[in-house]
Amino acid sequence: MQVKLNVVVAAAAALLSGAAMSQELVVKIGHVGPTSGAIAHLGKDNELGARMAIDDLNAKGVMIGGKKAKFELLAEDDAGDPKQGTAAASKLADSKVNGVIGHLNSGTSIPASKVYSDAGIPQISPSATNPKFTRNGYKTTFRVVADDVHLGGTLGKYAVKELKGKSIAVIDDRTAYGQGVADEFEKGVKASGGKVVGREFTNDKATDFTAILTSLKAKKPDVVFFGGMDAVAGPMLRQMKQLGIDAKFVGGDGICSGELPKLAAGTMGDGQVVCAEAGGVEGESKKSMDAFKAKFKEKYKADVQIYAPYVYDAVNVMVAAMVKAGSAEPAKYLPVLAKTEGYKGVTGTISFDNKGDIKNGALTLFTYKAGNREQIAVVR
Ligand code: ABU
Repeated sequence: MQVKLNVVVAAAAALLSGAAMSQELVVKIGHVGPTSGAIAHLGKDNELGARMAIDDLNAKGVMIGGKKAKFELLAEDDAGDPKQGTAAASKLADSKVNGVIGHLNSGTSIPASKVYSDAGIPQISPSATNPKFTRNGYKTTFRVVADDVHLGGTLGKYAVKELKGKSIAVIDDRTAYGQGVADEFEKGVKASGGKVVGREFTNDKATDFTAILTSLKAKKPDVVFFGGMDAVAGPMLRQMKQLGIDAKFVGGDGICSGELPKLAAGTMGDGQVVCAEAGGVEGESKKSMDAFKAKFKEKYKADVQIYAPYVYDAVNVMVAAMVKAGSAEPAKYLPVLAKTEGYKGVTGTISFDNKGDIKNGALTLFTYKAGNREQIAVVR
């Protein structure tokens, strides 16, 4: 009798577990960033932000349309290269991902956005700041950080009004991001009554800046702005020191990493560098950002570079829209995602405007002292 009962119980358990399995919904989230090349440290930082979000969501247990969701991360490397970016986007579209977080760079995010738009797949960039990213009229394109108009303009004003720059030099790396943010910086300087004494350019793989720095040195700049990434800014700071250019060094979010002091090999003076992250939190919200950074460090034994928290929020805001829509199908949750209003993330409050840009995006100004990044102010 007992044996029969055990068999019945086992059969019922198997049936129930089978039913539960059939109620499981696999949700594929794509992530793309440069996990190889000169800014691989930034790409990996972003990818870890996505992994952390996926792990947390799976641990929490999320129901979508009455089914238990199982989130899977499909991570791709675009090496920061526009062609590899579109190839990675096509691969994710072919894999029928439910949504994409990325890419890290504007130069990859912009061409990839057409691929996702054509496939109807929502894309949220946690870090691409070129304004064009959200201005192509694609309904699938979103970003959770402020853009280069805000970033470059604010830094231009800061260079004139706060740093009291009288002769300002500008260098960019000719990428969509670097050139764009440098143009906006120049506009900000001029609008604040400042003077740009020279403009030079390099590229995002260059290591020798002697010619352009020598040319700018003759113009005696007191502020040098660089539109580009930390991997180029570090060696540029080293060479400025070698050439005796004793100027403030200002840059956007691309240089504003934890890695910059190492890349500059100890040549940065305290307070010499001023940069701005395209986001930020104040007051009570700082606690959740600090808690995220501590948890990230504990989990990955590494400090956040720049954008891991924004990636974390981007994944969560996308999943919140799926939950609300009761579906992970892009066509069903996309209209809900577009109406995101007041989502409380670790990076602050996220609401999207009609272009897919974050409303009322913040900037955080930082400097470096003794090799550590120190916050100056959060501005909107
Ligand atoms: N926003 C700086 C790094 C990414 C990019 O826009 O290219």
